[in-house]
Amino acid sequence: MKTSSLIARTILDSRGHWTVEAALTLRNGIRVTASVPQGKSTGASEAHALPAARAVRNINKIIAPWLVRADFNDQDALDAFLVRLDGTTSKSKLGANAILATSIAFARASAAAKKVPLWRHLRTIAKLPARKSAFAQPRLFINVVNGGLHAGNNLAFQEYLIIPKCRTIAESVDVGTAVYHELGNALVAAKGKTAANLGDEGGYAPDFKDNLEPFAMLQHAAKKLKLDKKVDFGMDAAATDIKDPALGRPGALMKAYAAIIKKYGPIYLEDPFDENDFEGFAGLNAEFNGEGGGTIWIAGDDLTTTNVRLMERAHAAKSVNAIIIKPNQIGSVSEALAAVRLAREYGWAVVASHRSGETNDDFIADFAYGVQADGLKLGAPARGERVAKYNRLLEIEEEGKKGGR
Ligand code: 2PG
Ligand code: MG
Repeated sequence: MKTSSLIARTILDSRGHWTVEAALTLRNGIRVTASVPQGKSTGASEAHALPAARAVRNINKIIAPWLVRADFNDQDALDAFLVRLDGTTSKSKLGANAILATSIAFARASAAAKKVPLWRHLRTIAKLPARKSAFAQPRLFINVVNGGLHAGNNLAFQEYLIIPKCRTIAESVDVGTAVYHELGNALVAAKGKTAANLGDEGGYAPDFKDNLEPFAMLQHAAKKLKLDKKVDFGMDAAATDIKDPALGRPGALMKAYAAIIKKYGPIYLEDPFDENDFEGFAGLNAEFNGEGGGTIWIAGDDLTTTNVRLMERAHAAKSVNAIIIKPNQIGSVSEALAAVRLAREYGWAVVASHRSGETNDDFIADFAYGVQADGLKLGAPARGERVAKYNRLLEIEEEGKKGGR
């Protein structure tokens, strides 16, 4: 793994904001690129991304000369070096975006040098116990209705997810797209043609009667297609960013979730309370996953930010039984893998996730497959930066068949 050059530049993300792309060339001629996504409903404890131009400068002026001079033979060594070079706990000196772009490019180059698909390389370096019996492929968590900070509508909750229950990625994509399109038709019929306009993650984003109506319409769409046995529902409340004063009253959120769970039986609920409310999460987790065992995944995202220290706290408080893993929350591939290892140790379900501001980089698909995640959270199957992840998953499924999983 001799690097001949690492050159970064600014590129646009899906909201038209600048982000970082890095191109890494090995001396044997292999060239790869990597770019980093950006969140909007970000957790306060996320690693610190610098303005893209500064992160690019840090890659070109500080990181690149080191990478060319030193030979890093594995991901852990490179990432540990970058963390030390940065020297802050939040990666605020070099920028989490500068470090992650370098880290992903290095992982991609390592896989190319070994002539294996990226997911297979990640599976080797993840050092996770094998999950052959349970794992076929990550389930798709498809965000088909956008609200909260991701849309200009009246929904307090950020994401309404459909989660196909299928044996293959290809079938999951078929089922997911069918329900998504049917929901679009139903929205246009019920609310007029602008109702199928899209929010930040490609989901529909009209005003609704209330925060439950999207589930009612999804249930109806799935039933109409006779796919109701093939989809589960989920939600990312992104509760830290809820502005609705009615939901700010004590007990109001808990009451809303109890109603949703009773009526629509979602299997997944992400960030149901404020990112500092470990106890609130724990109350919900005890209520619905108490003595009788787990029936619903209560997942931390802004609560845990892919950070092992916060995960330890959530574990001690019994706040969650599932976790969102976003490499850019922590800022390097190795640390994201360490978070997955800890989640597995705790027995939590692992859901890898894209961000609301995406690029066409499809790393997260390889990551989810590589770590044998229980799920991968994606936007709706619309718009290039969302569709890139679906298409890579479909390709990975083919690669898996050829070489065995
Ligand atoms: C989330 C994400 C991704 P953002 O809250 O889970 O869907 O949103 O990237 O804006 O934090
Ligand atoms: Mg979230």
